[in-house]
Amino acid sequence: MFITPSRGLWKNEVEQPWISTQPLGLAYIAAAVRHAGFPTQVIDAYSLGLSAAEIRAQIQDFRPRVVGISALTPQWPDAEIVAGIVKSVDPGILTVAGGPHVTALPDKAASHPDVDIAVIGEGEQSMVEICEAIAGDGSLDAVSGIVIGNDGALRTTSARARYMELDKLPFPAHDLLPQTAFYNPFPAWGKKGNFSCIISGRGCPYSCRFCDVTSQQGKRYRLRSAENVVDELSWINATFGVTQFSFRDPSMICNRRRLLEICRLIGERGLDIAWTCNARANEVDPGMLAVMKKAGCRLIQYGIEVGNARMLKEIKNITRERVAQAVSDTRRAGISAHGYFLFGFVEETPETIEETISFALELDLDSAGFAVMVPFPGTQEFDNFRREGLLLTEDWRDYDIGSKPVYRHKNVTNEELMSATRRAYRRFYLRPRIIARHLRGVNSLQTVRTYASSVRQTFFK
Ligand code: B12
Ligand code: SF4
Repeated sequence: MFITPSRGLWKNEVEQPWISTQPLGLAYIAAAVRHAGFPTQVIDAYSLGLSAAEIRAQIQDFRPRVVGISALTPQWPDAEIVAGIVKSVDPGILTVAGGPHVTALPDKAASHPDVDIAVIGEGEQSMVEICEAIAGDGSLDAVSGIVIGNDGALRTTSARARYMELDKLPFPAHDLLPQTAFYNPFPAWGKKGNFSCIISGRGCPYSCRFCDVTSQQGKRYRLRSAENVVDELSWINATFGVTQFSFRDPSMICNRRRLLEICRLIGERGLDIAWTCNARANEVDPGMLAVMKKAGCRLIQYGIEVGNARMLKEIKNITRERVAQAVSDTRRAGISAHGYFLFGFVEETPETIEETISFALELDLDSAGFAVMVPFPGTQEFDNFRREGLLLTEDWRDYDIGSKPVYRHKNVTNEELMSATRRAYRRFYLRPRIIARHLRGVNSLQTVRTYASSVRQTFFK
């Protein structure tokens, strides 16, 4: 059995997240475990907002021998509570923790009294081998890529190699997840009920200082074949009626030839879908954008981060001109362009904050997201702030986008950083042309509700 922890279990006050999408990592592992012959179940308590009692009842019903718990950094305190709930049902159930936070700090995770094993990195094969060891007489010490805790000193087993042949993994077990109507994606990604995320590869070669995808998944793009990706799109479309997809890869367009093949296959199979993806501004060109548009791409999200030319070079190795070109080419191709921006890099000053806001306004973006940078454990930025003694807390609940900064900045106060995001949102969105574009996109009550939550979170927090 696999569980995503509900938000707010630690304070005994569960909150329904205003954005939720399919937990693909757990769905991949559940599919692998089922493929190996073990009955399994997924409780997406995070997205459903389940209480501790509801989680306990489902564990009691299923009576698992092993429970896997997934955690991003701000979810870790809730994941600890879930491990405690499992042990309260039956101390003999093996608790296995995994996911980005556990991969960054496996020893700490495995040291928790209610956690038996921490899995480092991709969990499919490790979890299958753990289940086999528990079902038979196998030894957990023979399973690579794990830290065994809770029976005395921690033991770390040999490192596990990353999967190179992603096409061989079973598709994520969407049939074990709640119906798509329970997921509440960003309105720009799709609508409740007919939306799904998809991942077309793993890894990223760029190592941006604030991001831990590289330390999680490695520096090399490992790509699924175009055929395999479109097979999954077709399966989800035919089985669950999903027509809107969001590729959550750092950049699903990184390999031009594969991208063009994906687009060709979508057309050849007559798949009537719309999709969004992330990209790096240096990777797009007008020819590629025209093909993407024809295959259903309606939004590209660019991680732009800052406006100062020197910082842009240092952080993203790109120029302002190249970013502006990518955004205008995208819009010219009839695809919406979104920009992500962050405040709080070590080099930040009051002046660079203004440059970021001005740059966001100069670009012809349809939408933008602004946040104070959170240095997640496992990133270079986390090490930088910690080394300089500037980290204010290691209470992981505070490591959430939208929380107040978890570090003291040398050049700007935390209040300046917080007010920069509010100012940036106001200046970006309270422009007639942006308001008009967004009003055109409001096509359901759900979209209105999600927009209202975003406005509340953004302007009135
Ligand atoms: C989709 C997504 C979301 C979705 C769904 C999250 C989810 N549970 O999957 C939503 C929108 C809800 C979300 C929210 C957030 N996200 Co997010 N998200 C992603 C994204 C883009 C894709 C996740 C994915 O499907 N990956 C593909 C699968 C195959 O990989 P995976 O999920 O890591 O799972 C593998 C392993 O981690 C492991 N594993 C995972 N769980 C388990 C459990 C067990 C038992 C085992 C054994 C193994 C295991 O095995 C899996 C299969 O190989 C990633 C970036 C990325 N490309 O991975 C960021 C990412 C995971 N998010 C991140 C962050 C920071 C957040 C937020 C904190 C802030 C934000 N960006 O808004 C919030 C957290 C909300 C909260 N308070 O709890 C960081 C995580 C950093 C960290 N140390 O926690 C990432 C890595 C992005 C980044 N650039 O750094 N996110
Ligand atoms: S921010 Fe994007 S490009 Fe940079 S390392 Fe992370 S995933 Fe790769």
